Amino acid sequence: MSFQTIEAKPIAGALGAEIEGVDLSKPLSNHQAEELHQAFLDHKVIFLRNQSLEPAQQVAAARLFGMPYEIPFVTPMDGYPEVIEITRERNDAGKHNFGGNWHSDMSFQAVPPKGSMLYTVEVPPYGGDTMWVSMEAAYAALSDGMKAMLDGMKVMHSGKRSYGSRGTYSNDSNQTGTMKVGADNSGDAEVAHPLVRTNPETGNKSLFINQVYAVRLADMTEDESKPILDTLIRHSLKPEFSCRFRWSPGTVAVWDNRCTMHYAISDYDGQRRVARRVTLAGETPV
Ligand SMILES: O=C(O)CCC(=O)C(=O)O
Ligand SMILES: [Fe+2]
Repeated sequence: MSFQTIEAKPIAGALGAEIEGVDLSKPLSNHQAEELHQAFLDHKVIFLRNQSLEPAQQVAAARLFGMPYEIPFVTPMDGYPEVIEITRERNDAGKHNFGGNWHSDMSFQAVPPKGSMLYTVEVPPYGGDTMWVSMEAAYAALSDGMKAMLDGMKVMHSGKRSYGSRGTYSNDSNQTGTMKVGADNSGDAEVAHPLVRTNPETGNKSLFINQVYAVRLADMTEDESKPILDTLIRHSLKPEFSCRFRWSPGTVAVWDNRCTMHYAISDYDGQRRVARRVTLAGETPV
C-alpha cells in the first residue's frame, strides 16, 4: 500500500517498515494519523527514527495506535503509570534480559495488549538489536491439514515462568539495577486463548502462541503439549518470517502483539541501554 502523507520502507519480506515524514512530538493531521495506523497494520512493526519524546509526549503519541494502559508486575516510571523504563546497566551482565525470549507482550492477560510502543533513549554502539517474527506468515505457511487440526484449539497462557511465585523475577538476583519487576502467586494464573487468532482490524489469521507465556494446550499437560508447541514455535522462527532492527537513539517502534512475537537480543554486556515502553490495550482474542 502506498501512502500520501508518509513513506513506508520495508526492512524485510515478512514484516517491519521504517516510516519517514512523521514528527511524533507534534499533533498529526487526521489523514497522516490514519495512514500511520494503516502502516502499523500493514507492516506489523513500524519504526520511526530521529524522534524526541518526553514520557508524556510518548503517551500522547501512543494514543494514535490505541489506548495506553498500566500493566501488572513491572513498576512504571514515577508519575507515568502507562510508561515502563527498560534499562540494562553496564554491570547487569548475567542478569535476566527483559524481553530476552520469544514472546508477545503480556499474552497471559485475559485481554492481552493490541500493541506496544518502544522509544529508545540510549543504545549501545553495537548490539542490543530486537527481532520480530510474523505469526501471520507462520500460520499461512502451514499445510491445510495442520491448519484444520489447529482450528478451534485453545492454549493456556500464564505469566508463571516470569512473574509467578517461582518465576524468573521471584529471584531478586534477576532484578536489573533500576528496573523493578514483581513476581507473586497472582502470576501463576492461567487463561485460555485460541491457538489461531483473527486480527479484528485486518481479518487475517495468525498463530497466537509464544515461548514464554503459552505454557500448554488446553486440557493437556505441559509434557503432552510441549512437542506440539515446540514444533509450532520452531516453524515460526524461520528466518523468512522475521526481521531484525538496529536501533539508534530516539527511535520509536510500534508493534502488533496480536500477530507477532519479538525477542530482545542480549549481546551488549558492559554497555548501557535504556528504552521506554507504552503498552496499548487490546481485545479478547477470537
Ligand atoms: O528491549 C527491547 O528491545 C524489547 C523489550 C521487550 O520485550 C518489550 O519492550 O516488550
Ligand atoms: Fe516484549
